[in-house]
Amino acid sequence: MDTILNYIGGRHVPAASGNHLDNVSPLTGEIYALIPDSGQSDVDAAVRAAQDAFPVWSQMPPEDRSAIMLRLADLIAIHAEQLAQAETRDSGKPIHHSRNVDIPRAEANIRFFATAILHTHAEAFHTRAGVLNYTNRKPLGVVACISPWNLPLYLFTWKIAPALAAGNCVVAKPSEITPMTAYLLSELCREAGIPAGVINVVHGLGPRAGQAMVEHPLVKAISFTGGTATGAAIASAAAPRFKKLSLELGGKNPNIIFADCDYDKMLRTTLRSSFSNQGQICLCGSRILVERGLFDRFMQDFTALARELVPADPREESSRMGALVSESHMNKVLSYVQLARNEGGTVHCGGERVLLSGELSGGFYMSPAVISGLGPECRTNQEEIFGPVVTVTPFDREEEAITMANGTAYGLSATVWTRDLDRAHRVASRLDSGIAWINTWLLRDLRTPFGGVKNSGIGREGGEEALRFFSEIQNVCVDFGSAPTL
Ligand code: TXE
Repeated sequence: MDTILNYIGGRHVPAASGNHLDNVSPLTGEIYALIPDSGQSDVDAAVRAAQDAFPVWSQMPPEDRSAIMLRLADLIAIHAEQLAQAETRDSGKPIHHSRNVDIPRAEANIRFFATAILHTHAEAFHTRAGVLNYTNRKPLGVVACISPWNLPLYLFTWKIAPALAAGNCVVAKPSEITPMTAYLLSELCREAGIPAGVINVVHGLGPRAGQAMVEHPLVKAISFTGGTATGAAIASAAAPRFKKLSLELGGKNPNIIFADCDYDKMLRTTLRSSFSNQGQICLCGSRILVERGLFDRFMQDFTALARELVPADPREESSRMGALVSESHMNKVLSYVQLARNEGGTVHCGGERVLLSGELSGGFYMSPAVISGLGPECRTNQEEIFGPVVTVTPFDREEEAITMANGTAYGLSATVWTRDLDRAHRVASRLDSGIAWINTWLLRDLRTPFGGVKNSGIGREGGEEALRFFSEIQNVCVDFGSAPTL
């Protein structure tokens, strides 16, 4: 049995209470590690360590901060295989995904922000002759980063990297469902030479450890990715305390397919956008809207490809469909397939629990589901399912597709497939989404703003937006125009 520890003030320590939580591997359904069940006193110790470390870290020249962070990126690269295996065991995702997406992206996140701070600049405003305004960018102090289970190290580093690069000290909590790679990273942080207290990792439950971070008076900002209901709870705790808040929440993303698209590219990409990471990516396109003329052909080809995505041992390089993250999440996703049936939908394939053999027989596997025959307003088409379940709906006119695409409470991302250039830009500009892809999906450039509208969150991550979020901008106004008079 592995034991995960908190990382506070440069030391690995158990929860002050001595209590722990079980960590289950979705591959097997078995408990394989213990996690500290941290509470207020652990969070308080972490925040105080961060506060103590802040003067040295914030005043360190950016070149030096950058060099330390680059050492951490190098260490992630050196330990990539160990991290990938840990991620797969902890989250159930195929090792192919961990090796090619999660861990390389974690390294890239650190590298990107470590080098970004070498290229930032202040703004200056020449108000009139003799009057100049300029901006000072200051780190906030202690900030909290709370991340989810679907892309554990990827999203954990996506938050801590800009926070640290901007000169803040961090108290971070990975999801209690997937804590392992954040724990391993905390060991690498020490090896990289990040000074004690600059980054602290507290493990535990959201309503206990997470809530204590959000409410702590010394925490100046909270960057959160997770479910919309949790985002609302965090926002209501943070607002009266005047904390900066970045919320990246759920999605119910439309994938609009016009009949004139590049069919093969669209089909391959749509399979990926539907079922990558077992559909547990906030950017997955879960509502596929297809122009009527293409509908039958699409349904036939897409269902055939979905049937080929058979859950298989995630530790095998060839596996493309792993386990869902937990038993309760799997049951939630399966219950939506039943809901779709109750709402009158036709399940063309999948949507069943799959029992693998041997030691994997207790794992949380299900076959990907393709559903049609549902109206846009039903719950299946309105609520975030966050699993390998998509609905396919025909449309006749562009306007109808846009109305359906925009017809949910969410607005994270959207995809448009067409070869008509005018239509591509016209439709993208009318979509209520923070991100729109044209003829592609999940093609990321870390400099671009990332985030959602409506119930998908507030604020933007990525590039300059993230560095601004983790900074306080002070304007300095200088009047040097008039000479002193005697
Ligand atoms: O996430 P939670 P859950 C969606 C998806 C999923 C649903 C619920 O639809 O089914 O959210 O997932 C911490 N104060 N997404 O319940 O609870 C928690 O410990 C402070 C979308 O597993 O939002 C964890 O570290 N922190 C999503 C983190 O919040 C709290 C990714 C996320 O957990 C807290 C994951 C509290 N009161 C789920 N309560 C995306 N946008 O990518 C919980 N936490």
